[in-house]
Amino acid sequence: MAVSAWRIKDTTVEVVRGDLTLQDTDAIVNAANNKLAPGGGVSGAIHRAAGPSLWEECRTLNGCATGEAKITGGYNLKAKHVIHTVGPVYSGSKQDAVLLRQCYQNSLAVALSNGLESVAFPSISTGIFGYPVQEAAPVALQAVRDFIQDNPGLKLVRFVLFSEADYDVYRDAAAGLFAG
Ligand code: AR6
Repeated sequence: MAVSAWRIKDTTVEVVRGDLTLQDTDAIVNAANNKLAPGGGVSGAIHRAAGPSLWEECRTLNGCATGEAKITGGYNLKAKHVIHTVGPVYSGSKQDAVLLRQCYQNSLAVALSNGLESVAFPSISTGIFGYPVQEAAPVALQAVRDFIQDNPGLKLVRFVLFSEADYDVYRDAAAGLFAG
């Protein structure tokens, strides 16, 4: 399996190629929609793997605003929790990166406030929501790095990329940002 790892303060940041639904981290992050309905993409895969109880719990949460994050159980997943965040639909405006950064940082804040130590992310917004992965990767990685530098307590943050091409983009961006 393709894995690259960096150390930021006391936190390991990994970039791996794989399937998010199989991760055994304390939480996996769902690239959700505003209704927290199952949908397609990685969200559909998470709901299928977790089972129908996940949607039942999501229905009680009154949706989720873009950039915000809410936590549920993980049900049949290996991960004990799912943190649902809603990325921006890509528009080409400066606001896209602001909202995408909020997704990563609010997800990690929810993890910490629930006592979780390890979190796995997909590449939020770069599928159905159309955010070019070359633009999204540095925003995602910087958001996580900045959060870790300000907030101790996380042991592992893992980016899980489904395709080899996306893995290469994240690995190269991380190598540039985290070197030295
Ligand atoms: N593991 C890791 N990554 C995956 C997996 C997987 N099992 N499956 C897909 N990906 P997307 P978005 C990648 O479209 O752009 C849903 O309908 C995929 O290759 O899932 O934020 C929601 O309900 C891509 O790189 O999320 C929303 O309506 C990345 O996950 C909407 O899609 C994100 O693609 C959200 O769109």
